[in-house]
Amino acid sequence: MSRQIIVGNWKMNGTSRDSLALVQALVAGVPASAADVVVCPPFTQLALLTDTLKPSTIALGAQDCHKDSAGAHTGDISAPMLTDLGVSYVVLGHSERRQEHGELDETVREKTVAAIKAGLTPIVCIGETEDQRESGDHFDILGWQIKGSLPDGFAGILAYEPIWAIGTGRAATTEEIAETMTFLREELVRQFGEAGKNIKILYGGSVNDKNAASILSITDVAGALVGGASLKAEAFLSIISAAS
Ligand code: G2H
Repeated sequence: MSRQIIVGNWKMNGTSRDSLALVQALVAGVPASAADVVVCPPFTQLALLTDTLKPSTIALGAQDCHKDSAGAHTGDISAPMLTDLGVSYVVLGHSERRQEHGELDETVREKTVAAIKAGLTPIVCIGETEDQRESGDHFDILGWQIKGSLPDGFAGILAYEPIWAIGTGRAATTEEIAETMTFLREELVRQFGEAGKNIKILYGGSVNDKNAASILSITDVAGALVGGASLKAEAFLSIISAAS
């Protein structure tokens, strides 16, 4: 089995000084035998952190990219701009982008194509709302999100993040995650055939140093996408040590 992946999504947090201190603590604290580790700081701090990360095995990720490689798109960042900085992963379709920036499955799919073309590994997020889970529509929603957000021949990572678990301190239960993982794997195989068996699936939503070990031991969970708890070195290092 390949190593699990622990991804820190810093969202819109941290000054240069905070970010450097956090990364220095992670570089010093991540054991050589640890899981694969990725940190996704805000765009403004990517260049600042590359030198500090260089001697380590920690990879750099971004939180979004544009679907085009260049052009008149004020305020946007393209996938080749990210590879140019030494970035190797990009989070796409996070529910906060879907909600706050009106990103549709189609937008996410176009960005995913651009990321792969530029040599980035996309981490594509999907997840249902609380209402959708309560009404029992969640598997339909997740199936549609996979169909709409992942391009043909998808070569990347899928992240299952139930929206009701994001930043709420209320992670999905191990039973809910296990059941959803089984559904997602079946759906990936249905949509991508044999290749769907190899797509890694992360869980995200209120992962912390207390629940990481049980979440990461669920069958088919290939790692975690961590928000709030990735901003504190001690908590993030403890999540990393819970991975295999
Ligand atoms: C879910 C997660 C990181 P948090 O968005 O992507 O954030 O761990 O704070 O719920």
